[in-house]
Amino acid sequence: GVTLLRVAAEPYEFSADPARSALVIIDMQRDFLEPGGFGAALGNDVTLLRSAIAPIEATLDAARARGMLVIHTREGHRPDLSDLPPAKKSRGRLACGIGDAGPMGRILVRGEAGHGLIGELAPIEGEPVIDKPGKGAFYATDLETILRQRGIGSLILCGVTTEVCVHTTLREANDRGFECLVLSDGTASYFPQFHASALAMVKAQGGIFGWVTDSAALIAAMQ
Ligand code: TIU
Repeated sequence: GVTLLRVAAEPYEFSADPARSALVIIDMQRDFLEPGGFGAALGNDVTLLRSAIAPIEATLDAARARGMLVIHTREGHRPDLSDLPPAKKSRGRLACGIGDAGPMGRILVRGEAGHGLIGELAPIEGEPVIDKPGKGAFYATDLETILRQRGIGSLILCGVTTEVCVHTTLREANDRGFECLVLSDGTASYFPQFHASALAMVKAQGGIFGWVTDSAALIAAMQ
């Protein structure tokens, strides 16, 4: 029989088959977490996202030790910007926006330094990296195909930002039939009140989008 992963969570215990679960780390890129990238260009204090790094690192170590599938995502665009909708390019009326040159290279463009994942959370051999042009990780990507091929039914979601790319991905995943567990300390937002509300939205109404726990509870359950 299968030994289920049973995690203390809200609104109630989350259980999943670890062999059919994946840790999905969303957009932990320099462009969102370091000065001079997209997050800063939007006017945000990027230091607010750094609290998610250590909890994700600890969770990543536990997932790798257990042989759980780990998937990384990156938001960004082709160098010719052919996958960048004008509506996204023009949003914010930014002087220096997507595709423009910044201190970490062209903002949110694949292959540029700013587009890369932060060093602490670098992928290792065998971990799929999903490049996505939108906020959700399912839109215009092969994420769903990869998950279905591996028989994955449950997702452990972390990364940034809670109410934007994590929530969009959570909602896309929920409608596709995946059970989703969100890490409260492994996610972060430029707006602490949005972070809190976004987590509250997941677990309200009996867990309308899924479950919320923290990295310590998850790691304890994975031992
Ligand atoms: N990855 C992600 O959340 N993209 C964003 O643009 N987030 C903001 O909060 N702006």
